[in-house]
Amino acid sequence: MEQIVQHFFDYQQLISLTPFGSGHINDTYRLEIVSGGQPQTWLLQRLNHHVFRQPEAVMQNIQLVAEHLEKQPYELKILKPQPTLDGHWLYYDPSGNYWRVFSFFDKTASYEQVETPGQAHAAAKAFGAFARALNGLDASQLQATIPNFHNGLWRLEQFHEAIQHALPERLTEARAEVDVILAHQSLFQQVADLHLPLRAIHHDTKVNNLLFDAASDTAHPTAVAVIDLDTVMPGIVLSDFGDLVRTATSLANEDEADLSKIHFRQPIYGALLEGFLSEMGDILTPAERSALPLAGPWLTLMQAVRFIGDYIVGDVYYKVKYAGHNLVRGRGQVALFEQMG
Ligand code: GN1
Ligand code: MG
Repeated sequence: MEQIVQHFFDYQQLISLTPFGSGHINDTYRLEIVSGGQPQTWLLQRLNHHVFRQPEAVMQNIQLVAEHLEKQPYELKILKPQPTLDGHWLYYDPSGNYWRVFSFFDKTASYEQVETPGQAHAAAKAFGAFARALNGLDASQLQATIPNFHNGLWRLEQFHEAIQHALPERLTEARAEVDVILAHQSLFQQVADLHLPLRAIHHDTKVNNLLFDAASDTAHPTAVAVIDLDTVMPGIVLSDFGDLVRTATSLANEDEADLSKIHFRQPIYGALLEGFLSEMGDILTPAERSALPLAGPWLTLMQAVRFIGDYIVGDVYYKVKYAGHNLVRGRGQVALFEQMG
């Protein structure tokens, strides 16, 4: 690891390097060094190149977004990569891994769950401000770094294929969830038929991809930054509003095994809608606006497809901590989807 850090910094001392955050895809570390006589904190990350097949394109998108945001009236901090000493956004190590460094936003906190309507409003307003600031960015300039990422019909096709090639005992275990998904599969066609406009979309607006000021009132926190820009690419607004609804309306963790703890909280939904529209209300087309109620169910069902699909083929995509982890995650999504009505 020292050898990796040396490609980014000329430093006198490495104070600490510790795993950080709860992402399912990349490996993230908090890095503390002494450089130029000053203690500094950074975020070091190994990009998952099995998921992001074109790491350079991911960095180009992030760069483009950062440059665009800088020219906008945008009050949040902008996530910026720190280049290697020889001027590259990525360091490709001898064992074939891609590494990058981002500035670390000190004195911030992130939440796995939303507890109050005030938090929900602040979170939705922050993602709404991000979407608003990107409104003028021509989405076709961004590369689709994961093709078909939120293409529901393609996800569904993959799911049908996963069922064909599933591990028999895992398919049996997940039968009830598979059946619920199949019973509601027309939702993907319904959303595709709307032909909503393509925008520069974040695509991973779960609440823990926001940083808040740690010193602000926790019931009405102040957002500091939108993070995890790896999946910024052309997409539809339902992706961003939907993932917010998926992750904020339920008080349970994404991998909560006790399904009785999963509730869709209507007041939180109301606060999300209000917060998002406070930034995006005058930008959305009438078709986008009237489609917003579909965002939560659509995105949650798609996440169920992804977790259950990964479970039945043997956990090839998401990082798991135990054998049934993706099944537990998928069951949670199905339970939440069913409550969304
Ligand atoms: C992944 O990287 P992370 O953990 O923030 C995933 C999202 C899923 C999410 C589910 C590139 O996000 O699409 O919604 O897990 N990212 C990718 O928690 O697949
Ligand atoms: Mg993340």
